[in-house]
Amino acid sequence: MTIKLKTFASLAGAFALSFGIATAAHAADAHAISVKDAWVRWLPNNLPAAGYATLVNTGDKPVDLVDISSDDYGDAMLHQTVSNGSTQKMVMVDKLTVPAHGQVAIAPGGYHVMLEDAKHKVAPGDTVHLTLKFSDGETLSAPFVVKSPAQAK
Ligand SMILES: [Cu+2]
Repeated sequence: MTIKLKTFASLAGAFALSFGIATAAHAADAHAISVKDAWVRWLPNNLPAAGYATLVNTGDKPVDLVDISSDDYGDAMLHQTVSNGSTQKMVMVDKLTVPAHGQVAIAPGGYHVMLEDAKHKVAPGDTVHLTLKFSDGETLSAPFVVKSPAQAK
């Protein structure tokens, strides 16, 4: 594909044409998904932390969040808090769909990213990074601000 395009460009001999192709390729690479308001609710004594963020999709197609990992934690999993009468439990979530031209909140009371086995000391004020993998092949490394329970809203 790339070779074909290059050949075509050189045959045409037009600098403007190859510039046009480069622009089109860049547009195709543009990330549909972005991450905002990303933070971690830190807990003392190496208790599991919870990551929260809003995923925004500017693309024309829904995109699924399919995997989460982190260089800062041994384990990062997407969980959903489910109310069951008076009790609450957490269930694993395989994928989370971000609607086209929409957003989904990973927020307290709903979804959270369970973060366990911190690989180094993590404290409020730090920034950790989560790697989010999406069904369109996109991978994002997003900074999450670590907050103490008192700082968390
Ligand atoms: Cu959990």
